[in-house]
Amino acid sequence: NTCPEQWVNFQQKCYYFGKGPKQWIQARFSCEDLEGRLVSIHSQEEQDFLTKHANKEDSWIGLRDLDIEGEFIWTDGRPVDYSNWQPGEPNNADQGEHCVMMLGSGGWNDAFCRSQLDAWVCEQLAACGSA
Ligand code: 2F8
Ligand code: CA
Repeated sequence: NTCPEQWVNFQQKCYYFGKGPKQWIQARFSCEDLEGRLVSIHSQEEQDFLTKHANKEDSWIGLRDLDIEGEFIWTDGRPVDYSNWQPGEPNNADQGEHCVMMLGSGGWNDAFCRSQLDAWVCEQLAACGSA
């Protein structure tokens, strides 16, 4: 599997660890500009890889419950078949938290979509073949 420069390969996907303050939607657009999408997480192995590489930064991931409160959906449409909520989360604090961040600890927290986070994680499928 091969990844573009500045992307990191793990299993079948490539990951980009974006830096610089962004709201959730801006992070989503940034991933799309890079021909990727906000990350979706499907196993403990993938979570452990991300926790390590996020380097203790709170990072936006591709999960939100915008349409129906409490019904979390990955923006890439894949099933919610794994979760890693921080204990006590999601708590929809002030009835206004609909976008999910991975905390520095790796645990997930629902947060205000308009919060500016300094980090965000994109993914794309790794190219098959040699190199
Ligand atoms: O204690 C968990 C709680 O911490 C903050 O609220 C005080 C977070 N709020 C923001 O990041 C805006 C909550 O999302 C979190 O649940
Ligand atoms: Ca919360």
